[in-house]
Amino acid sequence: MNAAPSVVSVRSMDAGQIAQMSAHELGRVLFVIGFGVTAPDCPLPCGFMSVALPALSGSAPYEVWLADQSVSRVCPTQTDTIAFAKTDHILFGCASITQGDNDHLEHITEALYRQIFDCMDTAGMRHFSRAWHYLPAINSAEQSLERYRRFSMGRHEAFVAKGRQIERDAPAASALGSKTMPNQAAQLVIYFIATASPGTPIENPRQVSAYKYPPQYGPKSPTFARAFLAPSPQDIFYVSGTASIVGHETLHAGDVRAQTRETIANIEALAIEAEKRGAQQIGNAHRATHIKVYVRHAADIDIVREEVEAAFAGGRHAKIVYFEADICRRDLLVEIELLNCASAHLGR
Ligand code: 3EB
Repeated sequence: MNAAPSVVSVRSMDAGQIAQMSAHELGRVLFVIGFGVTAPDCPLPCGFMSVALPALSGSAPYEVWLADQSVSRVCPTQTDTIAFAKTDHILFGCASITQGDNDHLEHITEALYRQIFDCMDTAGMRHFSRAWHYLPAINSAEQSLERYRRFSMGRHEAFVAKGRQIERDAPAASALGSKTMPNQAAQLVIYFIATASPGTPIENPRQVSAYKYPPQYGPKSPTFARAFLAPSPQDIFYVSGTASIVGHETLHAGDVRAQTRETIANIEALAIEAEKRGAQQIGNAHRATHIKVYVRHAADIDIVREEVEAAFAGGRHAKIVYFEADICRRDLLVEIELLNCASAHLGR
């Protein structure tokens, strides 16, 4: 039994696999994101963005985003900072900006996010499903305020300025630190998926909603939902970057195995919430599931891999990609995000 292809799906690939794609398949590619790599050495009809965050060895470095139908593309003009691709159902956009010496991160984040909302409005895809944020030096102070906190301020301002209601309109999200690559200007990269009709944000009963975090975590709370169900009849379940946070506090500081288990418990709780909203189909093991795992210290990878593979059936239903990345709280050692996940994949 073959399920109908999802409105959007993602494959982890290496350059050789991309070079093997047929012209028909390439016509369905929305975008290619390269982690720590430049564009593959073959003609690509779609947009490409490099993120300065290498995948750990054994993980394929390209994320290939595919639609279920042929794609129309709008590439940026010289002044635009956003490239996007569209089908009848979804918008996939990718925005980037280089921080100038006199810029504050919250200001360039707000400017970029305002453009993202304008792009969504113009495309008639006003509803966010998912956003990924990769920012250089995420835990470093910029004039005594952590850069992640400045980023959260700018994102919040753009939501308010563009009339978005956070509890309804915030997407599932991830925010990770990117690296400084030789001969490459450090860039804030945001890519996102939006739809014409609204989907369903999902919160985690084990966690305080991120947009309700108390002020000890920064002047403005982070603007994201814990997970998001794409609007019917799309059958996509996006789980945000999830970490060892219960209530609003980090648990198991310094213990990467316990943090990984707590993170998986949070993901299981989100899958149960999604099932309550009628998302049982997404648990179908025939569906591809994509998992990204970020570890703060590369030396922790074996412990994290052991726990993740035990929870997700050894990656039998899912491609699992590992990164070494800084996470937005200094005491967090691991963060996991997934796509199309449901309880059937969690080995229960
Ligand atoms: C947390 O739960 C961990 O700011 O967009 C996870 C996913 C985290 C997304 C974001 C932050 C973000 O608060 C950090």
